[in-house]
Amino acid sequence: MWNIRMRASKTVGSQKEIHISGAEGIYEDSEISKIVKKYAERALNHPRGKPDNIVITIEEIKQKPKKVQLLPVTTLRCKSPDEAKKTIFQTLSGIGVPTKAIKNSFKVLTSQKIMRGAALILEESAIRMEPDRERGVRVSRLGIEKAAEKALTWNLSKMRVDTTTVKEALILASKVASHPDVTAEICISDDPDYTTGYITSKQFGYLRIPNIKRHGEKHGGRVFIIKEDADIGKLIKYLEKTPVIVSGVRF
Ligand code: WAQ
Ligand code: MG
Repeated sequence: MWNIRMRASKTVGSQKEIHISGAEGIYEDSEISKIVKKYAERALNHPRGKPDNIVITIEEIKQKPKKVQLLPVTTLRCKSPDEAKKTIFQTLSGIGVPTKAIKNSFKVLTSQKIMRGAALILEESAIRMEPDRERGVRVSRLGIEKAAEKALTWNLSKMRVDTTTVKEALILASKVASHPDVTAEICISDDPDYTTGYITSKQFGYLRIPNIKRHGEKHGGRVFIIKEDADIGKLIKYLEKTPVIVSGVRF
């Protein structure tokens, strides 16, 4: 199996590099050229603009990918960011996450400093643990089996949310939630026009939250709320390096 990753960026001014698009998956030998073409086209046709640098990495996976189940998806009714915040506090409190950890998560998610990866917040002390606060922890080496992807497409179509954005977020969230030290995740897109966010946990699955931010707002991010006694090094290694493939789809 192969992990194929794409990132596209553009240089503005004399040196500032801005992110345009990214994607990744786990594939068989026979799919490589098709996927490379798909990723190149995706990079070149992104609404954020034309990249001047596209990096596609094709890396053989030596370790057999760990199989995890996809989180079940639910879309909540929510009309405003205030309502979203209330729902998130209620839902996470309901599974025992202390208020302080949720408050600190919101600080990260509403900050104007966009990170490339996620923040790690300890659930009891609410302390941030990611070694690089500007970058955060980047979840990588993840994909979905073909049969599971078909089932997922079908199910998301029925819910009228079959988009690459939802699929990729769900695959990422399923990898994250599969680690025993992860209690919950909160995500807000940094795309100013994408106003649906989500929260996850092993207990309630993937809850989509419309209007988590207003159109045009540029903040966004991801926070993983983790067990107080989590082994941070091992957790980061799992999130960044361990190949994980989603195989089961429950709806
Ligand atoms: N690993 C960790 N964090 C990441 C990664 C990654 N691979 N990619 C992005 N992030 C962080 C980073 O801080 C971004 O600013 C933030 O997440 C948001 O990234 O069901 O599109 O790519 O409709 O803007 C949610 C879909 C879409 C909800 C989320 O996130 C739904 C999305 P974005
Ligand atoms: Mg995005």
